[in-house]
Amino acid sequence: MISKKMTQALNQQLNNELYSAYLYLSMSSFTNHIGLKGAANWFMVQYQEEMAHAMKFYDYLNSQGEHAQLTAIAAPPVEFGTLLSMFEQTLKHEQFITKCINDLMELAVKEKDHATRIFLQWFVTEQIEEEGNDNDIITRLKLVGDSPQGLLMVDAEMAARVFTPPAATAA
Ligand code: OFO
Repeated sequence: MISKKMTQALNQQLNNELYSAYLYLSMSSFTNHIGLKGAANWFMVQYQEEMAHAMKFYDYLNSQGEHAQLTAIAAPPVEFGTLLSMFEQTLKHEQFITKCINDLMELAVKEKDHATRIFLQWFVTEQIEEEGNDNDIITRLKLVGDSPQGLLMVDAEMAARVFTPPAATAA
C-alpha cells in the first residue's frame, strides 16, 4: 500500500518519463532530417528506454492497487541546433529527471515506504548511467570541434547503439 501523496508523485514521474520519450523521439526525427542517421538511431533507442521507464512506473502503480493516470504531454521542441547543443540539452533534461527521482526517494524515506524506496533504487542507478552517457558524448563532440569528418565518426559510433529492455524492477 502506498500513500495518496506517493501515488500522485509516482504518477507525475510516469508522465515525466513519457515526456522524455516524446522529447527523444523528436530529437531522433530532427537528426534523421539533418542526415545524422547514427544520432537518429541513438535517440530512437533513448526513446525506447524512456518508454520502458514509464512502463515501470505504470506497472508499479497498478501493482500497488493504484490507478496509473495519463495526463497531457507537452509538445517537445522540433528544432535543436547542433549535435553538441542537443546533448547539452539532453544532459540538462536528465539532470532534471535525476532531481525528480531524488525527490521521490526522499519522500519514500520520509514515509518509511520501503517498497517504493527499493523500486526507486533502480532509477537512482539508471540516472548515473544516463548522465554519464551524455557527458561522454559531450566530451567527444567537444574534441571533434568543427570537423565534419569527426562529427561523422561520432555519428557512425552512435549507429551501433541497440535497445536492451531493462530487467524487471523489484517491487
Ligand atoms: Fe528516464 O531517464 Fe531519461 O529521462
